[in-house]
Amino acid sequence: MSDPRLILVLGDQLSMDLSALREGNRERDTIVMAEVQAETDYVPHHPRKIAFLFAAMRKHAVALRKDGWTVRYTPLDDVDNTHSIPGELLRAAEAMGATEAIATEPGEFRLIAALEDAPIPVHMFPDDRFLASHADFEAWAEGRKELRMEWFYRDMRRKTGLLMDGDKPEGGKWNYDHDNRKPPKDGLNPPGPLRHAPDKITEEAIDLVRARFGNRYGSLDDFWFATDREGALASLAHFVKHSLPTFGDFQDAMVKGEPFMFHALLSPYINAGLLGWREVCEAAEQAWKDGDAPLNAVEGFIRQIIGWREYIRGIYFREGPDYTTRNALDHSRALPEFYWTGDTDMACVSEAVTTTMDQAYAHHIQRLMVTGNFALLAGLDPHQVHEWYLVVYADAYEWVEAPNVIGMSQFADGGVVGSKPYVSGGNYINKMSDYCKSCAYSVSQKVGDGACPFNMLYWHFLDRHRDRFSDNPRMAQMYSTWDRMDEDRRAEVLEGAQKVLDRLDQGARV
Ligand code: FAD
Ligand code: DLZ
Ligand code: SF4
Repeated sequence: MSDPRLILVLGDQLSMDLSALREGNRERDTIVMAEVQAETDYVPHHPRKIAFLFAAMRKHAVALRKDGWTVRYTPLDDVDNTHSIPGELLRAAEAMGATEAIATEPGEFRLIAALEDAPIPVHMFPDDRFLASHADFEAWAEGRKELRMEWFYRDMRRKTGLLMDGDKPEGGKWNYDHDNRKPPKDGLNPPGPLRHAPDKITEEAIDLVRARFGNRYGSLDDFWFATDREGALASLAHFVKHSLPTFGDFQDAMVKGEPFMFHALLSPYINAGLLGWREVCEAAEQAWKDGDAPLNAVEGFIRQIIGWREYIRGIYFREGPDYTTRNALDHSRALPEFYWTGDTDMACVSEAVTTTMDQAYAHHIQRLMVTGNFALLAGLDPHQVHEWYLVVYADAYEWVEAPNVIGMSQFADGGVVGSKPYVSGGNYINKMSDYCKSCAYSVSQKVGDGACPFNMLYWHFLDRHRDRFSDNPRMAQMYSTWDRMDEDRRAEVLEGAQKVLDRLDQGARV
């Protein structure tokens, strides 16, 4: 028999069908899995995310052993733990007499570089749990002036055959988004995600994380995530049955006290590898075929997975390791403390941040149009904003978080992801939520003390970035509204915005 080898399985590689496993051999190789501080602490991840991953890693190790593999698993509190992935590879290599390792390419440049520099050679294989390989995305992007998701998405529909009728999209249209922007209405009763009672392994992971990271930002109480494939599959079935039919209609709606609305709550499971893109999309497509969910909902959901998710990953690997340091708008304001506490008079921000602290989750529109929008309008340092998003969400890994934050939300990449910045005043939030009703600020007030900060900061943003955006045809109407405003009124708005910014700089309550 040839020399023993190691197979690295990372915390977000919890899939039985993994390229590294396909390259391996049950008789010859040992799988290495490790809970290490280098991963828990490169940013101080939300304890809920760490508990989820540790529980899921531990249960995946059990599943791998049942599948005939030898697994060497290092828990966080192992006294010999070197607390880094390369360190654990080296320790395993010495113990097993292995001289090389096999890995599936990690989803972050930091860890790819660490494996390239590891003390034993690590052969990396592509992560083919995605629909588009790096080469596929490059081939699509090659020669295009603008990398718009919609065109990429149509190619992915053609490639997968999902919601296709021959070479035409089902229903005659590629995108049903105009049906998907309904404001909330009274009497909505979202079912919420499937809640899983923690089993023994999950309880142990929670106890360990509470002891080690309990003082960190974020709550571990009432932990309900699935932590294995069976649970994740049950969550998928629950979503398809109970929320998918309404997912499209209220995809952008926000309601106080309803953190989940009709969203899937599947991203932690998909990103960790417990679910695959195809089975998730096929389950949704089947619901449409069976007449259980409308086309606008199913198309919208499938677009998020084979469109946005794949496109975002393509951007991360195409743009390269410096992406997270981009700052096209030259924003430098420090992230306000209320991003960590929720302690602000802005009801919308408070709700989004509190949900995030409690659940390690907020839905897309909260991330984009509340916390993201405020950060962009207020000119927060995009790198600090990026780190915040990477810390706080259970689904956050750099490959998916960074293009959403640096690109889509903060326009810090100068327009690679978005053709215009996602900014809005309070009106949008008022239309799509019930937050403003209980806010200390007045959304209808445009200037002065008590006026919604989003209203004033919106114009301040447009005014200070006039040189960059005034020629953008998609923003022409905004600038013409601003220009039509009375000069005194404009001065008052800018002064009001400046007061808000000064309060942020002073650490005063906003
Ligand atoms: P649903 O709204 O039910 O959507 C279904 C699925 O589509 C999700 O599970 C997810 O897998 C996929 N999806 C939807 N939109 C996106 C997108 N823009 N990028 C990638 N996948 C998408 N998503 C992450 O997975 N990790 C992140 O760290 C992350 N950070 C974000 C930061 C910002 C500023 C913004 C605006 C979005 C971010 N997203 C991120 C995308 C999106 O908000 C989440 O995927 C979604 O909220 C996850 O919840 P859900 O499963 O209930 O999603
Ligand atoms: C996010 C994370 C955390 C918190 N902890 C671990 C860990 O202890 N061991 C591990 O193998 N992976 C962990 N991860 C996931 C990695 O950070 C992830 O693989 C990289 O960020 C690449 O996406
Ligand atoms: Fe948010 Fe402004 Fe509405 Fe308050 S009034 S909830 S700050 S949008």
